[in-house]
Amino acid sequence: MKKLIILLGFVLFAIPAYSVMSHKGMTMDEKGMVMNDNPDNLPKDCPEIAEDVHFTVRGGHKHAKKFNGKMYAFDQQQWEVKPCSRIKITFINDDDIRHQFMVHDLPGYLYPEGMFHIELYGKGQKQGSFIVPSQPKTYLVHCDIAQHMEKGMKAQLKVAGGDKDLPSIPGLTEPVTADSYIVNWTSASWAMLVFAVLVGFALPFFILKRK
Ligand SMILES: [Cu+2]
Repeated sequence: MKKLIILLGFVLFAIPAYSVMSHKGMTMDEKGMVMNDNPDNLPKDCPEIAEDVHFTVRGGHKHAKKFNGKMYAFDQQQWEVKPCSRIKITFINDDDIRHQFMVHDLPGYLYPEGMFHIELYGKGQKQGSFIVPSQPKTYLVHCDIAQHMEKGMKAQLKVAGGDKDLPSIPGLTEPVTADSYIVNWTSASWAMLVFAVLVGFALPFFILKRK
Protein backbone atom coordinates (compact mmCIF):
# COMPACT_ATOMS: atom_id res chain seq x y z
CA MET A 1 0.00 0.00 0.00
CA LYS A 2 2.81 2.37 0.97
CA LYS A 3 4.56 1.60 -2.30
CA LEU A 4 1.37 2.33 -4.19
CA ILE A 5 1.04 5.76 -2.54
CA ILE A 6 4.66 6.60 -3.40
CA LEU A 7 4.10 5.49 -6.99
CA LEU A 8 0.93 7.57 -7.20
CA GLY A 9 2.88 10.57 -5.90
CA PHE A 10 5.48 10.17 -8.64
CA VAL A 11 2.80 9.93 -11.32
CA LEU A 12 1.06 13.10 -10.07
CA PHE A 13 4.38 14.98 -10.06
CA ALA A 14 5.17 13.79 -13.55
CA ILE A 15 1.90 14.94 -15.16
CA PRO A 16 2.74 18.67 -15.37
CA ALA A 17 6.03 17.83 -17.09
CA TYR A 18 4.18 16.04 -19.87
CA SER A 19 1.75 18.86 -20.53
CA VAL A 20 2.62 22.02 -22.46
CA MET A 21 5.00 24.27 -20.56
CA SER A 22 3.75 27.81 -20.52
CA HIS A 23 4.73 31.00 -18.73
CA LYS A 24 4.64 34.65 -19.66
CA GLY A 25 4.88 34.83 -23.43
CA MET A 26 6.50 31.45 -23.86
CA THR A 27 4.98 28.15 -24.87
CA MET A 28 6.96 25.00 -25.42
CA ASP A 29 6.15 21.42 -26.30
CA GLU A 30 7.77 18.47 -28.03
CA LYS A 31 7.38 20.14 -31.46
CA GLY A 32 8.95 23.49 -30.70
CA MET A 33 8.42 26.82 -28.96
CA VAL A 34 7.07 30.33 -29.25
CA MET A 35 9.03 32.98 -27.33
CA ASN A 36 7.74 36.40 -26.26
CA ASP A 37 4.34 35.94 -27.84
CA ASN A 38 2.57 39.29 -27.48
CA PRO A 39 -0.93 39.68 -28.90
CA ASP A 40 -2.08 42.27 -26.28
CA ASN A 41 0.53 44.73 -25.01
CA LEU A 42 0.94 47.91 -27.03
CA PRO A 43 4.31 49.54 -27.54
CA LYS A 44 4.48 52.92 -25.66
CA ASP A 45 4.26 54.94 -28.86
CA CYS A 46 1.14 53.17 -30.15
CA PRO A 47 -2.27 54.48 -29.00
CA GLU A 48 -3.95 51.45 -30.59
CA ILE A 49 -3.38 48.56 -32.98
CA ALA A 50 -3.40 50.06 -36.47
CA GLU A 51 -3.87 46.85 -38.38
CA ASP A 52 -3.99 43.09 -37.95
CA VAL A 53 -1.88 41.17 -40.44
CA HIS A 54 -1.33 37.46 -40.78
CA PHE A 55 1.69 36.05 -42.58
CA THR A 56 2.24 32.38 -43.28
CA VAL A 57 5.98 31.85 -43.51
CA ARG A 58 7.55 28.61 -44.66
CA GLY A 59 11.17 27.69 -44.05
CA GLY A 60 13.36 24.93 -45.44
CA HIS A 61 15.82 23.58 -47.94
CA LYS A 62 13.44 23.57 -50.92
CA HIS A 63 12.88 27.33 -50.65
CA ALA A 64 16.63 27.91 -51.22
CA LYS A 65 16.75 26.11 -54.57
CA LYS A 66 16.10 29.31 -56.51
CA PHE A 67 19.13 31.00 -54.90
CA ASN A 68 22.59 30.11 -56.14
CA GLY A 69 24.83 28.64 -53.44
CA LYS A 70 22.20 28.80 -50.67
CA MET A 71 21.14 25.87 -48.53
CA TYR A 72 18.12 27.07 -46.49
CA ALA A 73 15.67 29.93 -46.96
CA PHE A 74 12.29 31.32 -46.05
CA ASP A 75 9.70 31.30 -48.84
CA GLN A 76 9.59 35.13 -48.66
CA GLN A 77 12.47 37.51 -47.99
CA GLN A 78 10.56 40.65 -47.07
CA TRP A 79 7.37 41.70 -45.31
CA GLU A 80 5.98 45.23 -45.06
CA VAL A 81 3.55 46.46 -42.43
CA LYS A 82 2.07 49.72 -41.15
CA PRO A 83 3.27 51.26 -37.87
CA CYS A 84 1.68 49.68 -34.76
CA SER A 85 0.59 46.54 -36.60
CA ARG A 86 -0.18 43.32 -34.82
CA ILE A 87 1.53 40.61 -36.81
CA LYS A 88 0.41 37.04 -36.51
CA ILE A 89 2.95 34.57 -37.86
CA THR A 90 2.18 31.00 -38.83
CA PHE A 91 5.60 29.45 -39.23
CA ILE A 92 5.81 26.18 -41.14
CA ASN A 93 9.00 24.12 -41.14
CA ASP A 94 9.28 21.98 -44.29
CA ASP A 95 12.48 20.23 -43.15
CA ASP A 96 13.25 17.48 -40.67
CA ILE A 97 15.78 19.70 -38.87
CA ARG A 98 15.39 22.69 -36.53
CA HIS A 99 14.45 26.07 -37.99
CA GLN A 100 13.46 29.38 -36.47
CA PHE A 101 11.61 32.52 -37.40
CA MET A 102 13.39 35.11 -35.24
CA VAL A 103 12.87 38.87 -35.18
CA HIS A 104 15.39 41.21 -33.53
CA ASP A 105 15.52 44.74 -32.05
CA LEU A 106 11.93 44.94 -30.84
CA PRO A 107 11.41 47.12 -27.70
CA GLY A 108 13.06 45.40 -24.73
CA TYR A 109 10.30 46.41 -22.24
CA LEU A 110 7.88 44.16 -24.17
CA TYR A 111 10.19 41.58 -25.67
CA PRO A 112 13.07 40.28 -23.49
CA GLU A 113 16.33 40.77 -25.42
CA GLY A 114 14.28 42.54 -28.10
CA MET A 115 13.34 39.22 -29.57
CA PHE A 116 10.27 37.38 -30.83
CA HIS A 117 10.77 33.88 -32.07
CA ILE A 118 9.12 30.68 -33.19
CA GLU A 119 11.15 27.51 -33.33
CA LEU A 120 10.25 24.11 -34.77
CA TYR A 121 12.36 21.03 -34.10
CA GLY A 122 11.25 19.41 -37.38
CA LYS A 123 8.35 19.37 -39.82
CA GLY A 124 5.29 21.14 -38.49
CA GLN A 125 3.84 24.52 -37.71
CA LYS A 126 3.35 27.01 -34.87
CA GLN A 127 1.72 30.36 -34.45
CA GLY A 128 2.58 33.49 -32.52
CA SER A 129 1.91 37.23 -32.51
CA PHE A 130 3.83 40.42 -31.84
CA ILE A 131 3.03 44.13 -32.06
CA VAL A 132 5.54 46.49 -33.67
CA PRO A 133 6.21 50.10 -32.62
CA SER A 134 5.46 53.12 -34.81
CA GLN A 135 8.92 54.27 -36.01
CA PRO A 136 10.01 53.48 -39.56
CA LYS A 137 12.44 50.62 -39.07
CA THR A 138 13.83 47.53 -40.79
CA TYR A 139 13.93 44.48 -38.52
CA LEU A 140 16.20 41.52 -39.11
CA VAL A 141 14.38 38.21 -39.47
CA HIS A 142 16.53 35.09 -39.48
CA CYS A 143 17.06 31.54 -38.33
CA ASP A 144 19.60 31.51 -35.50
CA ILE A 145 20.65 27.85 -35.84
CA ALA A 146 24.42 27.83 -36.53
CA GLN A 147 25.20 28.83 -40.13
CA HIS A 148 21.55 28.89 -41.27
CA MET A 149 21.50 32.66 -41.78
CA GLU A 150 24.77 32.54 -43.73
CA LYS A 151 23.28 29.71 -45.79
CA GLY A 152 20.27 31.81 -46.76
CA MET A 153 17.75 32.04 -43.91
CA LYS A 154 17.76 35.81 -43.77
CA ALA A 155 14.91 38.24 -44.42
CA GLN A 156 13.65 41.66 -43.38
CA LEU A 157 10.51 43.13 -41.89
CA LYS A 158 9.86 46.76 -42.82
CA VAL A 159 7.67 48.84 -40.55
CA ALA A 160 6.43 52.12 -42.08
CA GLY A 161 8.65 51.60 -45.11
CA GLY A 162 11.70 50.66 -43.04
CA ASP A 163 14.88 52.71 -42.49
CA LYS A 164 17.28 50.70 -44.67
CA ASP A 165 17.86 47.44 -46.52
CA LEU A 166 19.86 44.73 -44.78
CA PRO A 167 22.74 43.15 -46.72
CA SER A 168 22.97 39.54 -47.97
CA ILE A 169 19.26 38.80 -48.25
CA PRO A 170 18.95 36.11 -50.95
CA GLY A 171 17.53 37.49 -54.19
CA LEU A 172 16.94 40.90 -52.61
CA THR A 173 20.10 42.72 -51.50
CA GLU A 174 23.81 42.57 -52.26
CA PRO A 175 26.23 40.97 -49.78
CA VAL A 176 28.69 43.24 -47.94
CA THR A 177 31.60 41.41 -49.54
CA ALA A 178 30.69 39.23 -52.46
CA ASP A 179 32.44 35.92 -53.05
CA SER A 180 34.61 36.20 -56.12
CA TYR A 181 35.41 33.29 -58.43
CA ILE A 182 36.54 35.33 -61.40
CA VAL A 183 39.85 34.31 -63.05
CA ASN A 184 41.43 36.87 -65.31
CA TRP A 185 42.91 34.80 -68.17
CA THR A 186 45.99 36.59 -69.51
CA SER A 187 48.75 35.03 -71.65
CA ALA A 188 50.86 34.81 -68.48
CA SER A 189 48.23 32.80 -66.62
CA TRP A 190 47.87 30.46 -69.65
CA ALA A 191 51.66 29.99 -69.75
CA MET A 192 51.62 29.25 -66.03
CA LEU A 193 48.88 26.62 -66.49
CA VAL A 194 50.70 24.90 -69.39
CA PHE A 195 53.94 24.92 -67.38
CA ALA A 196 52.18 23.44 -64.31
CA VAL A 197 50.58 20.67 -66.41
CA LEU A 198 53.93 19.78 -68.06
CA VAL A 199 55.75 19.70 -64.73
CA GLY A 200 52.94 17.56 -63.33
CA PHE A 201 53.42 15.02 -66.12
CA ALA A 202 57.23 15.06 -66.12
CA LEU A 203 57.92 15.00 -62.40
CA PRO A 204 56.72 11.42 -61.69
CA PHE A 205 59.04 10.07 -64.48
CA PHE A 206 62.07 11.76 -62.93
CA ILE A 207 61.14 10.49 -59.46
CA LEU A 208 60.64 6.90 -60.75
CA LYS A 209 63.89 7.03 -62.72
CA ARG A 210 65.91 8.04 -59.63
CA LYS A 211 64.82 4.89 -57.75
CU1 LIG B 1 17.21 27.12 -39.87
